[in-house]
Amino acid sequence: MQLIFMGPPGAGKGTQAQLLAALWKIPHISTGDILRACVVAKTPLGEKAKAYMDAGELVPDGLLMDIVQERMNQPDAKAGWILDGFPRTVPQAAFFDTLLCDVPGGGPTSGKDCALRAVNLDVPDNVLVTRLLSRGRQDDNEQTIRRRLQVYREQTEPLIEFYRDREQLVAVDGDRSMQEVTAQLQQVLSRNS
Ligand code: B4P
Repeated sequence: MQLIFMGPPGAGKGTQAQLLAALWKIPHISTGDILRACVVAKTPLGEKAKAYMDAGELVPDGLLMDIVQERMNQPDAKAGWILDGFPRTVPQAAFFDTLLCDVPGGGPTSGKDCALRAVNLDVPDNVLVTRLLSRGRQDDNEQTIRRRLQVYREQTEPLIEFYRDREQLVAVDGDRSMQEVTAQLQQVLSRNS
């Protein structure tokens, strides 16, 4: 199982990725969680990332590529994974293609032997804003949320076509209860695997 979870901020990527990774006993790799841990630990990477995250901007691609490369080379990633929040830009997706050819257990990124699926959770903006405001994380204030949505439309949404063109896209309606979304994901992903 090699899954990428996409979708706007608050779509439920983290929520669903965590549930399904536990169910399928594969690692849940969240770049947001890794970055937040670096911020809390005040590592040099965390110090650099914090200002971008607080402003609702994406952290620069180069920093993310190093994080993902290191994580994907760890032994538990060999048997599959759910990657939550990465790639988020076209350069990140291109980098990920080359990385997958090199990491243990990676394999082809397109074609009939490719195991990679990109899940997009679709949720309307008004629902996203309500969800994020009630979550109340440090970067969940209205101004930052609006900026994150704008950045999503400009930089991340083009990836939907990128993966659709390669016939790897799995589109799911995320505007339902958490249990309904989980059930739908299990159904479509078992059909697609
Ligand atoms: P992320 O940690 O990826 O956070 P997110 O997009 O805000 O949240 P997610 O979609 O996972 O929502 P969740 O399930 O928690 O990114 C944070 C920041 O890190 C970015 O802004 C960026 O600065 C940086 N970053 C991360 N990856 C990067 C990358 N690759 N490149 C550059 N920068 C990067 O759900 C949200 C809320 O909704 C929760 O409270 C949840 O309980 C609720 N919810 C979920 N599903 C629901 C449902 N079906 N019904 C009702 N509520 C639901």
